[in-house]
Parts: sequence; structure tokens; C-alpha cells
Amino acid sequence: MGLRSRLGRARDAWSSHLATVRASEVVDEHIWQELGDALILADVGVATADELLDEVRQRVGREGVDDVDGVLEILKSVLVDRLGGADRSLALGGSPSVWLFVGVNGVGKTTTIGKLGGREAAAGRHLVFAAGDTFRAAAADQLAMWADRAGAPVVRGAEGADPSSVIFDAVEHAAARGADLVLADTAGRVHTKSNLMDELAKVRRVAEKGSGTVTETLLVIDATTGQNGLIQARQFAEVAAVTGIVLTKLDGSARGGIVVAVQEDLGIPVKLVGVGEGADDLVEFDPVDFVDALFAVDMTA
Ligand SMILES: Nc1nc2c(ncn2[C@@H]2O[C@H](COP(=O)(O)OP(=O)(O)OP(=O)(O)O)[C@@H](O)[C@H]2O)c(=O)[nH]1
Ligand SMILES: [Mg+2]
Repeated sequence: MGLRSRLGRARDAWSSHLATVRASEVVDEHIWQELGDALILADVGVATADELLDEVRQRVGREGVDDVDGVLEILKSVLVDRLGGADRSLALGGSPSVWLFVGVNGVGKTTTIGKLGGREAAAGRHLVFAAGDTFRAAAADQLAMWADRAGAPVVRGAEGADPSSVIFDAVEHAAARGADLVLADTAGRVHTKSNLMDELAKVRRVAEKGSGTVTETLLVIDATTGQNGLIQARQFAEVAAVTGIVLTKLDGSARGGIVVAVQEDLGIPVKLVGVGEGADDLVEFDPVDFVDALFAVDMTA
């Protein structure tokens, strides 16, 4: 399943600019302006758009490229270089390993855990779900439904219980049964920064009190919230040792450039991409595939 057909409207915002660029016969100042506008409209962010274009212009000059297709090819390769090179694997190695999911509310943490749990269980992984979002009882019910589907146990606490105690119990439960992996949900309500820092530090400390090791802390970001979502995400990245980004809802009204913005801004690799609400709607992020999808001409918006 290619990313291209799953990207939703990720290309909308910039494809009309791209069409104007493609229709031009010469590489003139107007083309550079259109490309700059296109990147900004695609949610790449103003500073990053400028940087990208500077890099493209330099290469265009150096390589003596004088046609529009050549310029676009260079832009693609600059984007792939920027996005590429990161290790996107999800680390194991604890007994059990704990993958912690953090992020503001509504971004898709619980859904992502559900999808990933299904995938890991299908791959033969022995896992336990930890309902560390004790803020609402419904949150644990939602996770329990996904756990059920994956055929894996869920450890939950009473509403209002300390999230770290639930995650601790889940780690113990996993260790006692020889499970490899604990997928730990957390509440996404907005805290003050120092609250957030204390709570995430505690969750992590307690998760590692017994035999567990936190091998991934995945920050989930809703791609449709664009540059605003990025500001909130930055707070999490500042207080938690985030090892990867999950960018959700790329099937919706998100603009594709947000992927570039997130990775540039936070300096953390996008590891997974959510492209729908269903169990199969989670894909590994592949820079080449993604950039190809953004530039594809055969897909109408
Ligand atoms: N279209 C689309 N919807 C998604 C995706 N991921 C999650 N959602 C939906 O987004 C909504 C919120 O998802 P949750 O998983 O509950 O988000 P959360 O981060 O756990 O939210 P809180 O528990 O309130 O902090 C749900 O309706 C999901 O079905 C995605 O990749 N694409
Ligand atoms: Mg949730």
C-alpha cells in the first residue's frame, strides 16, 4: 500500500502552485516566488522554506540546471536528504521494553497504540497494553477495545489513579508472563510545563523501577493542526526524551509539508504516519515514497 493514495488532501494546498511552476518554460524569479509560496502553503514553515530554496538555488547554479523539471527534481532530492538518514526503527531490548506514547489530547495516541499493538501482535510479539490515561474511564475502555482486537491483555486502574502506578502494574504483569513489550497510553490533557515535566519524569522512572526499560517515547502529533500543533509538541519534546514522532491524520486535511516542519523543528525522526482510523491505517514513514507522493502529478486533489 503506497503512501501516495493515502495522503488525503496533503497535496492540495500546494499543487496549484506546483502546476504553475510546471507550466513555466523558464526558470525565472517568478518561479522561485511560486515555489516559496507553495512550500509555505504546504506548512513547511517560513524559515525552513527559505532554507530549502536557498539550497535548491545553490545546487541549480552549481549544476547548471536551466529547466523547471530539473529544478523540481533538485527540490525533491533536497527534501529527501533533509528527511532521510534517520533511524526509524522502534527499539526493543528491555525485558519488557516499554513504548510510551505522549502528546496533547485528541491527537491520536490511543488509536495509534491500538493500531501498532495489532501490528506487533500479528508479528508474534507478546504484548501488554497499559491504560495510563486514568483521566477518564472511557479512555481505558477505548484502549481495552483495541487490546481485545489484538488478543492482548490490558492493565487498567481506577479513574483518577496515578498513571505511573498503572504503567508499573502493566510492566510487572508483562514481566511475570514473559511478555516482550508494554504499550503505555498517557493522558493528553494540557498541563503547565512543570506539571508535565514532573508527570512524564515520574511515569518513566516508575516504568523502569522493576525490570522494564523505556526503549521508545513516541510523541504523537495531529498533522491537521499544522504549525500550531508544532508549538504544543515542542513542549513535550522539551520535557520528555522523545525518540520518535508519530504524525497522525495525514489522510485528512493536513498539508504534507508539516512532515518536513516537524522533523526540522524538533530534530526528531517521524517514524510512523497515521492515515485513517482503522487498524491498518498506520504506515512506516518512508521519505522517498512521501516526497514522490507530494510531487505526484497523477493524483487529482
Ligand atoms: N482520520 C484519522 N483519524 C484519526 C487518526 N488517528 C486517530 N484518529 C482519530 O482521532 C480521534 C482521537 O484519537 P484518540 O486516539 O482518541 O486520541 P488521543 O490522543 O488518545 O486523545 P486523548 O485520549 O483525549 O488525549 C479519534 O476519533 C480517532 O479515530 C488518523 O490517522 N486519521
Ligand atoms: Mg487517548
